[in-house]
Amino acid sequence: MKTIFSQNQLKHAPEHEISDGQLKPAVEIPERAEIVLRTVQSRELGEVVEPKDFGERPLARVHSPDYLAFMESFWERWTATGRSSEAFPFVWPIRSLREDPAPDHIDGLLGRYSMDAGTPIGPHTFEAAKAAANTALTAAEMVQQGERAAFGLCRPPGHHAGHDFFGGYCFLNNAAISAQWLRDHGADRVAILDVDYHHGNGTQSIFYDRSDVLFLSLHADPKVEYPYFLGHEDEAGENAGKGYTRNWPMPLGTNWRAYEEALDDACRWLLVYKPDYLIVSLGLDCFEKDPISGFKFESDDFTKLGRRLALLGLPTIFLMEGGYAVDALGTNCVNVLEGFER
Ligand code: SP5
Ligand code: ZN
Repeated sequence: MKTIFSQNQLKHAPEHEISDGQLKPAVEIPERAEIVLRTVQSRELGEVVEPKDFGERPLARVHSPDYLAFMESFWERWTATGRSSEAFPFVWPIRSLREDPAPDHIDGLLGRYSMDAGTPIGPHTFEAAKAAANTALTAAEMVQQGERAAFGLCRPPGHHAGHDFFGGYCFLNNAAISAQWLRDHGADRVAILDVDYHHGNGTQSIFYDRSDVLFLSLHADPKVEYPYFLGHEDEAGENAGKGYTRNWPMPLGTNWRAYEEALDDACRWLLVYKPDYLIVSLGLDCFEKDPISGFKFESDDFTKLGRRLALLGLPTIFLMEGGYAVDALGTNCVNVLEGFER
């Protein structure tokens, strides 16, 4: 299958993140994409092509105008205050505080439009995020035009980003943007299967009240893992979306054997739903050696994952999400894609 990638996606290069209450070296780094790209090439998965530019329209179908304007103007406003290091939010409008009226100050806006302090914004962050969204859209368009599958080598990732917030290393929700684009270009039903180790809170919230995009997520139990505040088993959609969101939270230490049962369950929902397209939010962070995660996948298990997904027989768009064991990331990612094609 073809891979879509742009060098512009490397321009987001965070130095630090605040996670687990501490300032740490960033883990969502450009090297992640570089090693996946090298492995795609060395294992001859298929041609690597540049994304097309789809402009702002498909982004605005998912994200709010004020959020996009905030992201677009952020760096200029941030540096106008005399700061030039990457930016972290530090105060949020939680219970008893007001979201509206929106603050004028950029530090207030940072809190209003973010969910965590783990996702710094740098000078080229939004350019990279837009390139990743175009990568996802190009993959979706390829499959819409008849390819059996395509791989969007997205970075930064997308599944934690919501309608009007960034977080979890994500700024634009690549999977949601592609799903909406497919809906706007002839598809009746699109399914998103999220196999990232972390719950895809952004994607879930974007489609929670809709039946035209099915959202299924397999992930570490949010009671003990990031994002902590969404992804419980009882979240199943609301209003017209009731029954069109499903969650499989699993305990820390989950291995392929236990995971496969949940995956089979999710696959049954996919077959009932009969989507025109399947989008896989492809996190590789279930790996046993992932530095921030707690599942126990071995590299071979990713091949099994790909093979299982191929059995669905659906036109499939793979979009990379997380995965932080950089040395093994290329192998694990291409294992899924090769497993799918075998
Ligand atoms: C796309 C994606 O995978 N985003 C993940 C963002 C997670 N950021 C917070 C990480 C907190 C890690 N805590 C691990 C504690 C066990 N040592
Ligand atoms: Zn993740």
